[in-house]
Amino acid sequence: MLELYGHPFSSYTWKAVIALRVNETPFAFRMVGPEHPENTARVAAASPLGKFPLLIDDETHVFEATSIIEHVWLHHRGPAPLLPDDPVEAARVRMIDRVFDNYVMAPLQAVVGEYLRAPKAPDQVRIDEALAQLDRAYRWLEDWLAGYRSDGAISLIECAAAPSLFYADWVRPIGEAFPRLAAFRAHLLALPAVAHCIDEARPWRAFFPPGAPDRD
Ligand SMILES: N[C@@H](CCC(=O)N[C@@H](CS)C(=O)NCC(=O)O)C(=O)O
Repeated sequence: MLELYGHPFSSYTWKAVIALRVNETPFAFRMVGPEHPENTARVAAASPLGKFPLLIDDETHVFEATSIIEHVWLHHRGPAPLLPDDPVEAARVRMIDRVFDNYVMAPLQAVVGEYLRAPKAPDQVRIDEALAQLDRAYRWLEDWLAGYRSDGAISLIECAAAPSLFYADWVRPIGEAFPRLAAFRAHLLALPAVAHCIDEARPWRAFFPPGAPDRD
């Protein structure tokens, strides 16, 4: 049985969990946090900065959510077309995965990180810088979506997009300026595997450092 170490409120954990669920890959979830020091220690030792998620498959430790999805695609092939078989198309999918991680998740984490660093007096300059990056990413994604046809399939792109857009919209509402992106977020949130993650994360919403809005 695969073991996935992570936390239900963690965006990158969602990314791996969504892939495992749509692929119908059985796994045991191992919670990270103060109540589970043994799990936390295992994660801390596995990668350079001890981040989660971490997948343990027999003797193999896989960290980085994208790498976990690649591992599942290679070793536990299931019904989900997580990556295209064609290497040229697969390279394009990986590029968009990088867009969501580097240009949506990263500025979102920068905002969250600023509230964690200085909860009472976060640095507004750093926050504004990150929000401006999110605006640029939203603009780019709005244009990209004009040509994106997923045919309803859930690939690495959707696994990366769902958690990053879910939380990014909390710190920088996508709004009417980006109708395709707003519709894509709504589509992703309605997917059963994503809705499941959203529900499992509800108990921790009050801990969202910048404050969670009263909506999904
Ligand atoms: N590049 C990593 C990022 C993982 C990451 O940032 N995980 C966060 C949770 S969403 C984490 O481990 N935070 C705790 C920490 O940084 O100590 C990936 O793609 O998996």
